Amino acid sequence: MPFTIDSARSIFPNTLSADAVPATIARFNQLNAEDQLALIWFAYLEMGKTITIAAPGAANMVFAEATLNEIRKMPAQQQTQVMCDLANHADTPICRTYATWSPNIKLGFWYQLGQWMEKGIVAPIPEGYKLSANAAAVLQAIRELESGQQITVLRNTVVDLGFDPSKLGGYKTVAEPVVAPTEVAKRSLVSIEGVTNETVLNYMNNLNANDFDALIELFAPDGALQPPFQRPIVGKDAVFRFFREECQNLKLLPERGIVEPAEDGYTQIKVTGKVQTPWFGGGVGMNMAWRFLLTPEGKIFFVAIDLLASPKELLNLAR
Ligand code: ECH
Ligand code: GLY
Ligand code: GLY
Ligand code: GLY
Repeated sequence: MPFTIDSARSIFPNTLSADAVPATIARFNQLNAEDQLALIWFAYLEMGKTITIAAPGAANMVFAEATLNEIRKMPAQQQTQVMCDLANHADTPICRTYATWSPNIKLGFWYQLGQWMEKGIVAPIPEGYKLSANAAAVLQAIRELESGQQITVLRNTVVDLGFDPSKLGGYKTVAEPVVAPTEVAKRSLVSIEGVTNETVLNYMNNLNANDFDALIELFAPDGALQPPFQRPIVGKDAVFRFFREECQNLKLLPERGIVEPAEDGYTQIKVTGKVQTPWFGGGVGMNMAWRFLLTPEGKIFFVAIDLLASPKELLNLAR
């Protein structure tokens, strides 16, 4: 065995990922619940001036509907309490339900609460709420990030709210249904300067087409995928579940790459380019890298997806 998942993680070690994102989230997590909620509220209002969030799909909202209606009917003070409970990771029925939801359902839930807060249907952040000095500093740090990093901070803080899923015991994730793959004739195909490798091109094209059945066949049985700022997801079954639950309607716009032989007949390939999420469409292009390690048979043994530190990193294909 030339490579392990662990050793594969350090291919192309010169890749600079956006460390400011986990650093900002760590500072955010130190704040008290009231400050956390108010900070997200202010960040969300400010970002809304320049970028527009797409309304969640109806299919997405069905799963959060019962909880949303329950909150809607509560007196204001109790609504505020529920939101604080979520920020405190408290052990309550709503926090437990929240923990079972896929990221998109969590985001859709908050999208709806935000709309209701603006309309006064759900208790707003008190007018004139004054952030603590630490919270104000974290908000300033978020302002200084590029938009792809801002939305990643927002997404990852929202995903981490609620009861800790690892304490739930066995549970099934609640995720939106999987859409049908794009018809073959209607697919747009990527081209990548410097890369003609079929596995990599098929990876991009199948993910863009939501064709997860074809996509997963590109992986080795013990293959792994490492999403930005996460541990690798290992094994075909787990990676397949991740694709179906968290990766619909993404737009991958790879630009350039480099292909190099690695030990024992493996091949390492780095690609850089942009990624768009359905939540912001073309309004936010995230600067990304994919670091692939392919087996001698051309299967994906490992792929890491990194959010890059700056646009300059798009040109960094050095080993
Ligand atoms: C309000 C105040 C009270 C508290 C809260 C509020 C609401 C907040 C709301 C926030 C909404 C945030 C949203 C963020 C969405 C971010 C999406 C991102 C997506 C990134 C995806 C990437 C995909 C990369 C991948 C690639 C692969 O090749 C493999 C798969 C995968 C204001 C009420 C909380 C409403 C909507 C950052 C990078 C390329 C790894 C997935
Ligand atoms: N509006 C984006 C989504 O539902 O995924
Ligand atoms: N932001 C990484 C993901 O979508 O999982
Ligand atoms: N994780 C997929 C998305 O947020 O669009």
